[in-house]
Amino acid sequence: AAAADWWRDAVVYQVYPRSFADSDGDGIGDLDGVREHVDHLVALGVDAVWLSPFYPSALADGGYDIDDHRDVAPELGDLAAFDAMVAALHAHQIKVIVDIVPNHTSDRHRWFQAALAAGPGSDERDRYVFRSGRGPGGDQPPSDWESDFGGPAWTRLPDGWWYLHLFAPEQPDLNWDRRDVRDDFLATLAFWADRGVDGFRVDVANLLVKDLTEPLPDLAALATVADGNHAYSDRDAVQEVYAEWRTLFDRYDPPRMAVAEAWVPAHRRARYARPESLGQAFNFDLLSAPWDAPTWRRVITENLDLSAESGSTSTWVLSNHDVIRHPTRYGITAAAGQPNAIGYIPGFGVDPDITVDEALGARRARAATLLMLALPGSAYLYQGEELGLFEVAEIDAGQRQDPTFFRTGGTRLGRDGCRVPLPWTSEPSSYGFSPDPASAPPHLPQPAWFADLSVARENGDDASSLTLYRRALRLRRELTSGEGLTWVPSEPGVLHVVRAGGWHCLTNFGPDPVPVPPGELLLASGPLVDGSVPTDTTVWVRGA
Ligand code: TEU
Repeated sequence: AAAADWWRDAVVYQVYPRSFADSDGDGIGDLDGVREHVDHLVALGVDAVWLSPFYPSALADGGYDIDDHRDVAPELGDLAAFDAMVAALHAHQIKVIVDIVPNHTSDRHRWFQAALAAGPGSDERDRYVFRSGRGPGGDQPPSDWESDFGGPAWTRLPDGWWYLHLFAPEQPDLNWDRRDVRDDFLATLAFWADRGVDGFRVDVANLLVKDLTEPLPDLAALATVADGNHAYSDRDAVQEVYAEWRTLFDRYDPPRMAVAEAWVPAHRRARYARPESLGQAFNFDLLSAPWDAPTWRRVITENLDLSAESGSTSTWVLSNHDVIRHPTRYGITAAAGQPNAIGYIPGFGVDPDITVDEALGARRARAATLLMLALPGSAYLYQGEELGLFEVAEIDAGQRQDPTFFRTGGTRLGRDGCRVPLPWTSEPSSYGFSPDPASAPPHLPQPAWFADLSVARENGDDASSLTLYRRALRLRRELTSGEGLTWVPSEPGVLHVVRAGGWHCLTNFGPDPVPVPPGELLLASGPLVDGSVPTDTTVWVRGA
């Protein structure tokens, strides 16, 4: 690919900085920790790193509540540490993507503090969304909208006014009709682009622009509006914001890339992926796809068609910092009495009533990984998936951090189970996450089984998940040519695709073994049985 097009088929590795590696022993991962582990990323063979927020934050939402978009949280480092990390990654041709959170600020942000101080009707308050309440005394929220984390999307201030927060109360929504809000984010993007950042992941890209004309519609009315006319999600007008961003990105050489996080229906996703918009959008369809051939085939076909229409490439995601890790998802055997049901709901954590067959989950996760990595487009990996980590269920209520847990009274376990600090070694003090045994304990507790899934343990083990990922990424680099894919007719329960140059990928979702396609066997997600591909297994073959 041309230098400007690096993202079209990139493998991007998501770092959740607080949980990647702790360089200074405070139990919190930091930017120096990333810099000190660049060798891991090089050995893995990724093209880019996406860092979840590392900005100053009170951590009401894992760092997605930002006090200052142009600085580094002191416990994670400083701007000099950021520059050193970027230089270390760039020295190995690994690109850097940072997370931009434009829908809301934290309630500690100077703008929200100024809005509180300035009072009702002020220009400062107009940067956010303040309304008076309904009912006698205005003691009912202005609308029945709900926060994504549970509870009302409105919080009342002591002065009687309510403000909007589609997420936690500590994350007030900005008013994107304001020119100063738009300009401030353009300055933030330029700030990071000038520091050499290669791209941006745009948090809830669909939510920024709102129609807050009175009276505010209730939820039932919102469910029936036509595409592009919802009061606060995926309005057509949000694209005007991204057109301005694109103009800024294209002033750089090479142009900066961006990927939209937009939980919108597949047919609306292309709007964010067009070259005049952000250019790429996450496809989250595999997060809710059950492990079966027809669903995977439909998701793959639909997304390849949609990305071709938009001029972008598809993206593929099996895990991120918001969802149950996929080896656990694929191991759920008894949800609602349905064998193989995925039982996945974003952010719900592991339901204590479901059974997880870890061997089954690990096997399917490996098969899913090889299938995903054989598809045209770009793959987003989440830290720890290369180790085959499962969701961590062993976290006491008192140690949990995620607002989804607290705001739902514990009915949703939340996302802490996929954010536990990584095991680098098998030393139980912190599994190598922090520098020495005297370090503060990791900010989320690590389970004893991390010893078996550490980088040190898996390194050099022929059968480990880490070895599989390394081999797959190296081969993918060698084999990828073009963005086309052809389906090879196969029996039900089997998906067989071939890429340009004769790169075959076959996944057996069915119960009975099937023959390996003719040619040179390059890689298998698990052992073959009598020379055939057994259930829940993927093979890569260079066609004869
Ligand atoms: O997530 C947006 C999003 O839609 C998620 O809220 C998802 O539905 C949720 O995780 C399930 O509970 C982004 C970030 O990825 C997430 O970490 C943030 O909490 C959220 O935005 C708010 O900034």
